[in-house]
This record gives sequence, C-alpha cells and structure tokens, in this order.
Amino acid sequence: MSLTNNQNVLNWVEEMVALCKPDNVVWIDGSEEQLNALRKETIETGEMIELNQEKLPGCLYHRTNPNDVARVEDRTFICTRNKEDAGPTNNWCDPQEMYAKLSKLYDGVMKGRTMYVIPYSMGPIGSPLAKVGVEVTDSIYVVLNMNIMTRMGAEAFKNLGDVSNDFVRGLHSKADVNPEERYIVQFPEDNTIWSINSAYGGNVLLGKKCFALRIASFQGKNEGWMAEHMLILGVKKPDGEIKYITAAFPSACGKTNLAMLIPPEGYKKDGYEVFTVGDDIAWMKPGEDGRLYAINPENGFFGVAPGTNEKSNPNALHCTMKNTIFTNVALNNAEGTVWWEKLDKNPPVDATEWKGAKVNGVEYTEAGNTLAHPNSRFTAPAENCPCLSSEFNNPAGVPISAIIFGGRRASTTPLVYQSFDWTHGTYIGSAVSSETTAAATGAVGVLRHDPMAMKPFIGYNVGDYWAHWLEMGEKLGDKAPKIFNVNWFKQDENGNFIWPGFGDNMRVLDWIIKRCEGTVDAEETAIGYLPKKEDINVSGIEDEVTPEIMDKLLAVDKELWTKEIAEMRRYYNDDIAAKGGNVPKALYEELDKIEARLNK
Ligand code: GTP
Ligand code: SPV
Ligand code: MN
Repeated sequence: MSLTNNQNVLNWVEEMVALCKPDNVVWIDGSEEQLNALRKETIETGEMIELNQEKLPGCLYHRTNPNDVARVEDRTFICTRNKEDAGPTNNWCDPQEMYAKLSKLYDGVMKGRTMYVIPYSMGPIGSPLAKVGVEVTDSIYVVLNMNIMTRMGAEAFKNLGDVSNDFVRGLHSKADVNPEERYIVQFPEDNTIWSINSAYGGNVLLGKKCFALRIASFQGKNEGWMAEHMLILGVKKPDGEIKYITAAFPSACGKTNLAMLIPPEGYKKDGYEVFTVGDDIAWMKPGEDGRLYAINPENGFFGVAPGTNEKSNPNALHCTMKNTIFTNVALNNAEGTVWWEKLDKNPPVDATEWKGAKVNGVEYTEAGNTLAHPNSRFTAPAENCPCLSSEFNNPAGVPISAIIFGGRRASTTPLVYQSFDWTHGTYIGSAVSSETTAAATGAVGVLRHDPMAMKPFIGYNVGDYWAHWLEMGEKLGDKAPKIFNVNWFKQDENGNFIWPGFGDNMRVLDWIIKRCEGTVDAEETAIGYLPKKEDINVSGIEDEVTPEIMDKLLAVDKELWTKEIAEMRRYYNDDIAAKGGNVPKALYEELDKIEARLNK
C-alpha cells in the first residue's frame, strides 16, 4: 500500500527499489500499530534493547558501530553542476560522477532486507513554511528516530498533494557500515540526498542536517528565506510579553541547554519564564508585518547526553524519561536504565560501556575512561518538554527580536556584545569560530572558523550565503532582529570556565532583551556595544562572579582583537576568496571599520 497517488513520489520510489533491490517495501504510515511491530522486531533482533519499562516507559537503547559515532564532514559532499556553486567550505564532486559512483554501492544493497519508505514533514503540517521529504532506508532505527524527530507518516503526503514535485528525495542505506565507503551527499539542484554506510544520527536522519540545513539553505537562498543552525526560545517577561530569540552555536556548544533554560530564582520570582520552540534548527522568513518569523522544522530533540543533569538542564532530562531512544550512552545493568558522564556522581557498578563491554563503572571511570561516548545522544519527542512553547505548532512561526551568535572561546571574545547594525551583525556571524567538539569526527578542542555555526551545513557557496544574509537585512530594514554575540566558555589561567553558564545565561538574555527594547545603555567599543558592568545582574552569584571576574568577562583586549582581525582578514582572503568564495564588499568594510576603531 503506497499511501499516495503522487506519481512523482511513486516513480522515484520505484527507481530506488530497482536500484537497491530490497526483498520487501514497507510504506510507513505512522500508525502506533506499525511502529509497535517495528519496535518489537528491533528488540527481537537485538538491534535495540528495551529499557526498564517502569522507570523509562517506551524507551529503547541502541549502540552504533564504534567507527560510526558522529557526523563525517570529510565524507560529506555538495554536488552541484558547477563547482563554484558549492564553494570553498564544501567538498564537491560532479553530480553525474557521484551518482554513478554511488549507484554501484547501492546496487542490490538491500537484498535480504526491507526498504522502509518514510514520508515526513519538516515543520508543522499545513504551515506555509513547512516542506515535505521522503526517506527510503533499510534501518528500523532510522524509522523510529524519524518518528520522533519529524511529523512522520501518511499525513505528510496530504501536505504534498497528488501533483506537486516539491519534495526532498532521501536515499539511505546502512550497507555494511564501512567507513571507507561512507558518503553523505547532497544534490541541492535535484532536491536529493544520498547517504550510505553510516547508521549515526546526523548522517542518516536525512530530515535533519542534510535536508533542514544543507538542502533548505539552498532553497532559502532561491526562495527568500533562511535555514539556520539555531535554537528558538521565548522569554516571558514580568509584564507578560514574550520575546523570541534565536541563537546559532556550533555543534555541542550549548543550543539545547539555552533553549531549555530555567531562570535563576530571582528571575523566577520576578515572573520570568523561558519557553522552547526549537533546539537546533530554525527556518525563518519575513512575515506580512515585515518582521522575521521562525519555525522549528523538527518535532523532537537529538540532544547531547553527557553533561545533561538535574542541575544543568532538568528540562532536557525530563524529556528523556519516556518514549526516548538513547544512542551510545552506558547501561546501568542492575536498573535497566542508562547513564552518562555528569548525569550524577554515581556511575553504576554493574555497567555496560557504550561499546558493549561489561565493566565495573566505578573502577572504569576512576581509571579515566568514559562510560558513554562524548557524542552519545538522546532522541526525545518535543511534546515531552516541560517548557515547550505554546507556539511550537503555530504554522506562522514566532516573530524574532534578537539573533545571537556564539562559540567556545577560551579567550578574546567577551561574555556578550551587540552589533552596531545588521551588516556588522552579519560580519560577526561570519567571524564565529569555536573550539571543536565530539559532534563531528576529528580532533577536539581545535579553534576553527565556523561562520554562523553553519560551516558543515551551508549547501552552497559561503560567499553567496553571506550575500543572502545581507539581502535579508535590507529586506527587513528597521524591523530586522538585533544581532548579538555571546561566549559562555571564557577560561581562567587554569582552564576553568569563569562564567557559571546554564541557567545563569538568563542574566545575559535579560540584557539582550533590554537592548532590544532600548531600556538599557551600553558602552560603545571597537567591536560593538558592550554591557556596562553594572548592567549584568549578578544578584545571587556575587561570590562567583566578582567585579574582577566581570571585568575579565567584559574585557576587549586590544592586542588579542588586533590578532583576531588579522586572522579574519587572512580567513576571508586565503580560505574563502582565494578558493572561489565571493566575500561581499560590505563585510570587508566592516573589517576595516573595526580595525580603524581599534587603532583609534
Ligand atoms: P548539537 O546538538 O550538537 O547541535 O549541540 P548543542 O549546541 O545543542 O549543545 P548542548 O546544549 O547539547 O551542549 C553541549 C555541551 O555544552 C554539554 O556538555 C553542555 O553541558 C555544555 N554547555 C551547554 N551550555 C553551557 C554553558 O552555559 N556553560 C558551559 N560551561 N557549558 C555548557
Ligand atoms: C550537530 O552535530 O550539530 C547535531 C547532531 O545536532 S547531528 O544530528 O549529528 O548533526
Ligand atoms: Mn546541531
């Protein structure tokens, strides 16, 4: 039963079946009955482990091949007819060549397996901002994750209708999870994604990074909207008004945490509340009133498990208490539950570490090992979130007042500053750099440029992407959101973070909102508007954030910034312009202006 009469879909699925030659084809209608049968099957085959159903109802556990635990950026391609259209931040290959090469790998790859055909909507069904995708896969793990992360099932086809050809075609096969033949390939001009030889999240849940960022950023450029690696949150103020903010931080740099922030006691007492609209991706488009509106295209959270605890992010922890899939965390065998680093101070004695070895968790961690993989994840339904915004399903999205950029910077970058205007804000976004994390394969802790936190996700030429940002600013005019930069990760000489972070980040949001409202003054510096020291509310954390610490947090060190600017010029010239990226003149001018202000 094929769930749709749309001939474009039927023809494409037929083609994929002819290529992959599965024994069976199952169309995923999204019914609980069908999903339960799939859950039962994965438990029986051992692909997934059922957790203690009293403590964690509906929860499953999965472990991926140790060679397959993060996004593989070096094996990710943007295949456009012209190489220049992929630009200097992407791996490129000619589409025909890539189709030919991968077709050999896909040929007969599903013999002896079932192909699942997954219709899904990115964005609330019926939203003018939503888009339809179809993913075919040989992995039940993918089906069950897509069920949490997207609006999956027959309903998605209703949105597409019988004649439209506007859907993203995703082909995934885990094949034999061979890292040598692993490819994550986007063909933006064909609305097509081919992924093979992986079974890890961002490589295989094709609605997420592949569609909602790489393909969608390309679509947004052509259709006048933006697809960004941003959380969306709402802050309810004591007067009852809710201000919506988006924030772009690189992978594993705090989006989920900020999106689910619980304000400090003093703020709670005053009536502040934070609501989550999204924790990873925002699609944004100007609305009829000329303001920028955002939807979260996803329907769940694929969150970093380590570090999540009752203190750092109780809301996220709560999200994982039912109907959640855990990947590459550790098992607490006595309880039939899960554990990860910093969940609490008591690693289970009778543990199974993420690769599957039974260990004494106490001794194992004392010896310096980690029980969970640093990029282990939970896949949790958005509806589990205690602070989910009432606007989560609003087809029109929410109006955005502020956009925040940030990253992990041990030095140089202050706790918070505001851009002078949208163009300067676009410069600040282009200058985001961050110490790398375990979310992608490769070395951890190395400073790298990650413009708009989108380096691995811009589906076209980064120079054109920056130009698109500038165009959007022109279109929005004085209704454009204000742009800020934050850094929760400044360190002292001993490598300790000097800002408490997490819930206390509310204190920075407070300043940002007041700047949007024009109710607080600022210090004009070479790099932007900085808070006056007394305007960051430290009531309740005065012992931790002393005036001396605040000075350090808000410092703009001329020497470090001169270096920073020189590095940006080198980056624009050598890494972008010399490699086929057209850096907009307006961004070079911002660089000149900052330099001039620093030297004044
Ligand atoms: P992706 O899902 O990979 O896009 O990551 P993310 O940006 O959602 O990051 P997440 O919120 O999951 O945080 C990643 C890591 O950063 C976790 O280990 C957190 O504990 C840590 N972290 C988040 N917020 C803060 C903060 O304010 N201060 C400090 N020091 N660490 C933080
Ligand atoms: C990220 O790496 O930014 C993630 C996780 O959100 S993944 O889905 O793997 O991309
Ligand atoms: Mn992410």
